[in-house]
Amino acid sequence: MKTFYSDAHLRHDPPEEFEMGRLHPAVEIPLRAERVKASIIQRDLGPVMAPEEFGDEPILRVHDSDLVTFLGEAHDHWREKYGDDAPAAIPSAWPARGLKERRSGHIESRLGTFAFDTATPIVKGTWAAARAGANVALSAAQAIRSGDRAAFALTRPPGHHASADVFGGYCYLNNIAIAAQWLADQGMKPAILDVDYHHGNGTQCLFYDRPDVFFTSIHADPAVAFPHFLGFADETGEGMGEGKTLNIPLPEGTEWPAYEEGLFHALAAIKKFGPDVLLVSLGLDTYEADPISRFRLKQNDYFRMGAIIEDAKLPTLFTFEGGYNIDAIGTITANVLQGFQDT
Ligand code: 6XA
Ligand code: ZN
Repeated sequence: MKTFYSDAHLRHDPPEEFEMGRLHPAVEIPLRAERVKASIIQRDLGPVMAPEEFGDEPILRVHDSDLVTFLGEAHDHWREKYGDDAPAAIPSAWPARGLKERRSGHIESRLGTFAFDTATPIVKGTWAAARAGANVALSAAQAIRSGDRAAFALTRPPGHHASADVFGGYCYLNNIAIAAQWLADQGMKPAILDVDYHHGNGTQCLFYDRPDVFFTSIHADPAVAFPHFLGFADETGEGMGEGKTLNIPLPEGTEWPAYEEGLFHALAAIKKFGPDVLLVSLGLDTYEADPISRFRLKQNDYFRMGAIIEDAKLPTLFTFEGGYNIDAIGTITANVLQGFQDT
Protein backbone atom coordinates (compact mmCIF):
# COMPACT_ATOMS: atom_id res chain seq x y z
CA MET A 1 0.00 0.00 0.00
CA LYS A 2 1.03 3.61 -0.51
CA THR A 3 2.21 5.60 2.48
CA PHE A 4 1.73 9.37 2.35
CA TYR A 5 4.24 11.42 4.32
CA SER A 6 5.38 15.03 4.49
CA ASP A 7 8.60 16.16 6.15
CA ALA A 8 6.77 19.33 7.22
CA HIS A 9 5.91 17.38 10.39
CA LEU A 10 9.54 17.89 11.49
CA ARG A 11 8.72 21.55 12.09
CA HIS A 12 6.36 20.61 14.91
CA ASP A 13 8.91 19.87 17.60
CA PRO A 14 7.59 21.04 20.97
CA PRO A 15 10.22 20.70 23.69
CA GLU A 16 7.82 20.21 26.59
CA GLU A 17 4.22 19.70 27.59
CA PHE A 18 2.56 20.63 30.85
CA GLU A 19 0.78 17.84 32.72
CA MET A 20 0.64 16.13 36.09
CA GLY A 21 1.54 19.46 37.65
CA ARG A 22 4.80 20.02 35.85
CA LEU A 23 6.55 20.50 32.53
CA HIS A 24 7.63 17.19 31.02
CA PRO A 25 9.74 16.50 27.95
CA ALA A 26 7.25 16.13 25.06
CA VAL A 27 6.45 12.56 23.95
CA GLU A 28 4.70 13.53 20.70
CA ILE A 29 7.98 14.17 18.88
CA PRO A 30 9.22 14.05 15.26
CA LEU A 31 11.24 10.88 15.83
CA ARG A 32 7.96 8.92 16.10
CA ALA A 33 7.04 9.44 12.46
CA GLU A 34 10.64 9.10 11.31
CA ARG A 35 10.86 5.66 12.95
CA VAL A 36 7.60 4.58 11.33
CA LYS A 37 8.74 5.76 7.90
CA ALA A 38 12.04 3.88 8.33
CA SER A 39 10.24 0.63 9.23
CA ILE A 40 7.92 0.92 6.24
CA ILE A 41 10.88 1.34 3.92
CA GLN A 42 12.87 -1.42 5.61
CA ARG A 43 9.95 -3.88 5.37
CA ASP A 44 9.26 -2.88 1.79
CA LEU A 45 5.58 -2.22 2.49
CA GLY A 46 5.10 0.05 -0.53
CA PRO A 47 6.07 3.49 -1.83
CA VAL A 48 6.36 6.53 0.45
CA MET A 49 4.85 9.50 -1.37
CA ALA A 50 4.56 13.25 -0.80
CA PRO A 51 1.03 14.65 -0.38
CA GLU A 52 -0.78 16.97 -2.76
CA GLU A 53 -2.04 20.36 -1.66
CA PHE A 54 -5.82 20.43 -1.20
CA GLY A 55 -6.21 24.01 0.01
CA ASP A 56 -8.34 25.17 2.93
CA GLU A 57 -11.72 24.00 1.69
CA PRO A 58 -11.68 20.38 2.91
CA ILE A 59 -10.34 21.56 6.28
CA LEU A 60 -13.16 24.08 6.58
CA ARG A 61 -15.73 21.34 5.90
CA VAL A 62 -14.76 20.01 9.36
CA HIS A 63 -13.29 22.90 11.37
CA ASP A 64 -14.65 26.37 12.15
CA SER A 65 -12.78 29.12 10.36
CA ASP A 66 -12.16 30.83 13.73
CA LEU A 67 -10.07 27.85 14.90
CA VAL A 68 -8.22 27.62 11.59
CA THR A 69 -7.41 31.35 11.66
CA PHE A 70 -6.28 31.13 15.27
CA LEU A 71 -3.97 28.16 14.70
CA GLY A 72 -2.43 29.97 11.74
CA GLU A 73 -1.50 33.08 13.74
CA ALA A 74 -1.27 31.85 17.37
CA HIS A 75 2.48 31.47 17.53
CA ASP A 76 3.14 34.92 16.05
CA HIS A 77 0.80 36.51 18.58
CA TRP A 78 2.40 34.54 21.42
CA ARG A 79 5.85 35.76 20.42
CA GLU A 80 4.69 39.36 20.06
CA LYS A 81 3.43 39.14 23.63
CA TYR A 82 6.15 37.12 25.34
CA GLY A 83 9.20 37.39 23.12
CA ASP A 84 11.34 34.93 21.23
CA ASP A 85 12.52 33.03 24.28
CA ALA A 86 8.97 31.78 25.00
CA PRO A 87 9.08 28.88 22.55
CA ALA A 88 5.66 27.27 22.95
CA ALA A 89 2.19 28.73 23.42
CA ILE A 90 0.43 26.86 26.24
CA PRO A 91 -2.84 28.10 27.75
CA SER A 92 -3.17 28.88 31.42
CA ALA A 93 -6.75 30.19 31.76
CA TRP A 94 -10.13 29.00 30.48
CA PRO A 95 -13.63 30.47 30.22
CA ALA A 96 -15.00 28.09 32.89
CA ARG A 97 -18.63 27.33 33.65
CA GLY A 98 -20.07 29.35 36.48
CA LEU A 99 -18.14 32.49 35.68
CA LYS A 100 -19.63 35.04 33.35
CA GLU A 101 -17.17 35.27 30.53
CA ARG A 102 -15.98 37.91 28.09
CA ARG A 103 -13.63 37.18 25.20
CA SER A 104 -10.97 39.49 23.85
CA GLY A 105 -8.42 39.19 21.09
CA HIS A 106 -5.60 38.71 23.61
CA ILE A 107 -3.55 35.59 22.95
CA GLU A 108 -4.32 34.15 26.43
CA SER A 109 -8.05 34.66 25.92
CA ARG A 110 -7.95 33.02 22.51
CA LEU A 111 -5.74 30.12 23.68
CA GLY A 112 -8.18 29.42 26.51
CA THR A 113 -11.05 29.64 24.05
CA PHE A 114 -9.71 27.08 21.57
CA ALA A 115 -7.55 24.68 23.63
CA PHE A 116 -8.93 22.03 25.96
CA ASP A 117 -5.70 21.00 27.69
CA THR A 118 -2.16 22.09 28.55
CA ALA A 119 -0.41 19.21 26.72
CA THR A 120 -0.74 20.63 23.21
CA PRO A 121 1.83 23.39 22.72
CA ILE A 122 1.91 25.58 19.63
CA VAL A 123 5.43 26.18 18.35
CA LYS A 124 6.60 28.10 15.29
CA GLY A 125 6.18 25.19 12.89
CA THR A 126 3.00 23.69 14.35
CA TRP A 127 0.62 25.16 11.80
CA ALA A 128 2.74 24.15 8.79
CA ALA A 129 2.94 20.60 10.18
CA ALA A 130 -0.76 20.35 10.99
CA ARG A 131 -1.76 21.62 7.58
CA ALA A 132 0.60 19.18 5.86
CA GLY A 133 -0.92 16.40 8.00
CA ALA A 134 -4.36 17.22 6.64
CA ASN A 135 -2.95 17.07 3.09
CA VAL A 136 -1.37 13.70 3.90
CA ALA A 137 -4.75 12.33 5.04
CA LEU A 138 -6.52 13.83 2.00
CA SER A 139 -3.92 12.39 -0.39
CA ALA A 140 -4.50 8.94 1.11
CA ALA A 141 -8.25 9.48 0.74
CA GLN A 142 -7.72 10.38 -2.89
CA ALA A 143 -5.76 7.16 -3.44
CA ILE A 144 -8.64 5.19 -1.94
CA ARG A 145 -11.14 7.15 -4.04
CA SER A 146 -9.12 6.24 -7.14
CA GLY A 147 -9.40 2.54 -6.32
CA ASP A 148 -6.48 1.63 -4.03
CA ARG A 149 -7.42 -1.15 -1.62
CA ALA A 150 -5.55 0.53 1.24
CA ALA A 151 -3.44 3.57 2.07
CA PHE A 152 -1.49 4.77 5.09
CA ALA A 153 -1.51 8.45 6.01
CA LEU A 154 1.55 8.95 8.20
CA THR A 155 -0.01 12.00 9.82
CA ARG A 156 1.82 13.94 12.49
CA PRO A 157 0.72 15.74 14.61
CA PRO A 158 -2.16 13.34 15.30
CA GLY A 159 -5.79 14.43 14.95
CA HIS A 160 -8.51 12.46 16.70
CA HIS A 161 -8.91 14.76 19.73
CA ALA A 162 -9.53 17.91 17.64
CA SER A 163 -13.16 18.91 17.09
CA ALA A 164 -14.78 21.66 15.02
CA ASP A 165 -13.58 24.48 17.25
CA VAL A 166 -11.31 22.92 19.89
CA PHE A 167 -7.77 21.52 19.79
CA GLY A 168 -5.97 19.42 22.40
CA GLY A 169 -4.52 16.00 23.23
CA TYR A 170 -1.53 16.70 20.92
CA CYS A 171 -4.04 17.26 18.04
CA TYR A 172 -4.72 20.45 16.07
CA LEU A 173 -6.64 19.42 12.94
CA ASN A 174 -8.66 16.20 12.84
CA ASN A 175 -6.94 14.42 9.97
CA ILE A 176 -9.20 11.39 9.86
CA ALA A 177 -12.38 13.46 10.04
CA ILE A 178 -11.14 15.70 7.21
CA ALA A 179 -10.48 12.58 5.10
CA ALA A 180 -13.84 11.00 6.03
CA GLN A 181 -15.74 14.19 5.18
CA TRP A 182 -13.91 14.50 1.87
CA LEU A 183 -14.81 10.90 1.00
CA ALA A 184 -18.43 11.53 2.03
CA ASP A 185 -18.44 14.61 -0.23
CA GLN A 186 -17.31 12.32 -3.06
CA GLY A 187 -20.42 10.20 -2.47
CA MET A 188 -18.84 7.49 -0.32
CA LYS A 189 -20.19 6.07 2.96
CA PRO A 190 -17.41 6.07 5.59
CA ALA A 191 -17.05 4.18 8.84
CA ILE A 192 -14.33 5.19 11.30
CA LEU A 193 -12.64 2.70 13.61
CA ASP A 194 -10.47 4.26 16.32
CA VAL A 195 -8.00 1.82 17.90
CA ASP A 196 -5.90 4.39 19.76
CA TYR A 197 -5.61 3.86 23.55
CA HIS A 198 -7.41 7.17 24.05
CA HIS A 199 -11.00 7.86 23.04
CA GLY A 200 -11.29 9.90 19.84
CA ASN A 201 -13.45 12.56 21.43
CA GLY A 202 -12.91 15.05 18.61
CA THR A 203 -13.91 12.63 15.89
CA GLN A 204 -16.93 11.46 17.88
CA CYS A 205 -18.17 15.04 18.35
CA LEU A 206 -17.73 15.91 14.68
CA PHE A 207 -20.04 13.09 13.56
CA TYR A 208 -22.24 12.61 16.65
CA ASP A 209 -25.48 13.72 15.00
CA ARG A 210 -24.65 12.38 11.55
CA PRO A 211 -26.45 9.39 10.04
CA ASP A 212 -23.97 9.09 7.18
CA VAL A 213 -20.70 8.46 9.07
CA PHE A 214 -20.31 5.64 11.62
CA PHE A 215 -17.81 6.06 14.47
CA THR A 216 -16.59 3.32 16.76
CA SER A 217 -13.73 3.42 19.24
CA ILE A 218 -11.97 0.88 21.45
CA HIS A 219 -10.11 2.68 24.22
CA ALA A 220 -9.22 2.94 27.89
CA ASP A 221 -12.19 3.65 30.13
CA PRO A 222 -12.48 7.45 30.32
CA ALA A 223 -13.48 7.10 33.97
CA VAL A 224 -9.74 6.61 34.59
CA ALA A 225 -8.03 7.75 31.38
CA PHE A 226 -7.58 10.77 29.12
CA PRO A 227 -9.61 12.43 27.59
CA HIS A 228 -11.66 11.93 30.81
CA PHE A 229 -14.92 13.54 29.73
CA LEU A 230 -16.13 11.45 26.76
CA GLY A 231 -15.95 7.89 25.48
CA PHE A 232 -18.39 6.15 27.83
CA ALA A 233 -20.37 3.17 26.55
CA ASP A 234 -23.74 4.93 26.76
CA GLU A 235 -22.74 7.57 24.18
CA THR A 236 -24.44 6.23 21.06
CA GLY A 237 -25.07 9.31 18.89
CA GLU A 238 -27.89 11.84 18.88
CA GLY A 239 -30.72 12.97 16.61
CA MET A 240 -30.21 11.61 13.10
CA GLY A 241 -26.95 10.07 14.34
CA GLU A 242 -28.55 7.96 17.08
CA GLY A 243 -27.02 4.47 16.95
CA LYS A 244 -24.15 5.60 14.70
CA THR A 245 -21.60 5.90 17.52
CA LEU A 246 -20.29 2.86 19.40
CA ASN A 247 -17.84 3.19 22.30
CA ILE A 248 -16.04 0.15 23.68
CA PRO A 249 -14.20 1.27 26.82
CA LEU A 250 -11.87 -1.33 28.34
CA PRO A 251 -10.10 -1.39 31.72
CA GLU A 252 -6.48 -0.48 32.28
CA GLY A 253 -4.32 -3.58 31.92
CA THR A 254 -6.33 -4.98 29.00
CA GLU A 255 -4.48 -7.70 27.07
CA TRP A 256 -5.02 -9.06 23.56
CA PRO A 257 -7.87 -11.56 24.17
CA ALA A 258 -10.22 -8.89 25.59
CA TYR A 259 -8.96 -6.35 23.07
CA GLU A 260 -9.67 -8.73 20.20
CA GLU A 261 -13.20 -9.25 21.46
CA GLY A 262 -13.69 -5.49 21.39
CA LEU A 263 -12.31 -5.35 17.87
CA PHE A 264 -14.73 -8.05 16.67
CA HIS A 265 -17.58 -6.18 18.34
CA ALA A 266 -16.61 -2.94 16.59
CA LEU A 267 -16.21 -4.62 13.21
CA ALA A 268 -19.59 -6.39 13.50
CA ALA A 269 -21.21 -2.99 14.09
CA ILE A 270 -19.35 -1.53 11.12
CA LYS A 271 -20.56 -4.37 8.92
CA LYS A 272 -24.14 -3.71 10.02
CA PHE A 273 -23.76 -0.03 9.04
CA GLY A 274 -22.70 -1.14 5.56
CA PRO A 275 -19.96 1.40 4.69
CA ASP A 276 -18.06 1.40 1.43
CA VAL A 277 -14.85 2.76 2.97
CA LEU A 278 -13.17 2.17 6.34
CA LEU A 279 -10.95 4.74 8.03
CA VAL A 280 -8.80 3.60 10.93
CA SER A 281 -7.38 5.95 13.57
CA LEU A 282 -4.25 3.90 14.07
CA GLY A 283 -2.89 4.73 17.52
CA LEU A 284 -0.17 2.41 18.77
CA ASP A 285 -0.28 3.49 22.41
CA THR A 286 -2.07 0.24 23.30
CA TYR A 287 1.41 -1.34 23.35
CA GLU A 288 2.50 -2.89 26.66
CA ALA A 289 5.57 -0.66 26.93
CA ASP A 290 3.95 2.62 25.93
CA PRO A 291 5.21 5.31 28.33
CA ILE A 292 1.86 7.09 28.85
CA SER A 293 -0.73 4.30 28.48
CA ARG A 294 -1.87 1.18 30.32
CA PHE A 295 -2.96 -1.59 27.92
CA ARG A 296 -0.77 -4.65 27.38
CA LEU A 297 -0.74 -5.50 23.68
CA LYS A 298 2.39 -7.27 22.50
CA GLN A 299 4.32 -6.69 19.28
CA ASN A 300 2.89 -9.76 17.53
CA ASP A 301 -0.69 -8.80 18.42
CA TYR A 302 -0.43 -5.98 15.90
CA PHE A 303 -0.08 -8.41 12.96
CA ARG A 304 -3.36 -9.95 14.09
CA MET A 305 -4.96 -6.51 14.41
CA GLY A 306 -4.09 -5.78 10.78
CA ALA A 307 -5.43 -9.14 9.63
CA ILE A 308 -8.73 -8.68 11.49
CA ILE A 309 -9.18 -5.21 9.99
CA GLU A 310 -8.46 -6.62 6.53
CA ASP A 311 -11.20 -9.16 7.04
CA ALA A 312 -13.79 -6.36 6.80
CA LYS A 313 -12.93 -6.47 3.06
CA LEU A 314 -13.30 -2.71 2.66
CA PRO A 315 -11.08 -0.08 1.06
CA THR A 316 -9.13 1.01 4.13
CA LEU A 317 -7.39 4.26 5.01
CA PHE A 318 -5.13 4.18 8.07
CA THR A 319 -4.18 7.47 9.72
CA PHE A 320 -1.40 7.61 12.32
CA GLU A 321 -2.46 8.79 15.80
CA GLY A 322 -0.74 8.11 19.18
CA GLY A 323 2.00 5.69 20.27
CA TYR A 324 5.08 6.90 22.14
CA ASN A 325 7.47 4.00 22.63
CA ILE A 326 10.18 5.25 20.31
CA ASP A 327 12.03 1.91 20.16
CA ALA A 328 8.91 -0.05 19.14
CA ILE A 329 6.72 2.45 17.26
CA GLY A 330 8.15 1.63 13.82
CA THR A 331 7.91 -2.12 14.34
CA ILE A 332 4.37 -2.24 15.72
CA THR A 333 2.97 0.19 13.14
CA ALA A 334 4.54 -1.84 10.34
CA ASN A 335 3.17 -5.02 11.96
CA VAL A 336 -0.40 -3.74 11.58
CA LEU A 337 0.14 -2.72 7.95
CA GLN A 338 1.90 -5.98 7.14
CA GLY A 339 -0.77 -8.02 8.92
CA PHE A 340 -3.33 -6.26 6.71
CA GLN A 341 -1.32 -6.59 3.53
CA ASP A 342 -0.28 -10.25 3.95
CA THR A 343 -3.82 -11.46 4.65
C1 6XA B 1 -2.17 14.24 27.64
C2 6XA B 1 -2.41 12.92 27.06
C3 6XA B 1 -2.64 13.06 25.62
C4 6XA B 1 -2.89 11.76 24.95
C5 6XA B 1 -2.69 11.89 23.48
C6 6XA B 1 -2.98 10.67 22.72
N1 6XA B 1 -2.08 14.17 29.05
N2 6XA B 1 -4.16 10.57 22.16
O1 6XA B 1 -2.19 9.78 22.56
O2 6XA B 1 -4.53 9.57 21.41
ZN1 ZN C 1 -3.53 8.01 22.24
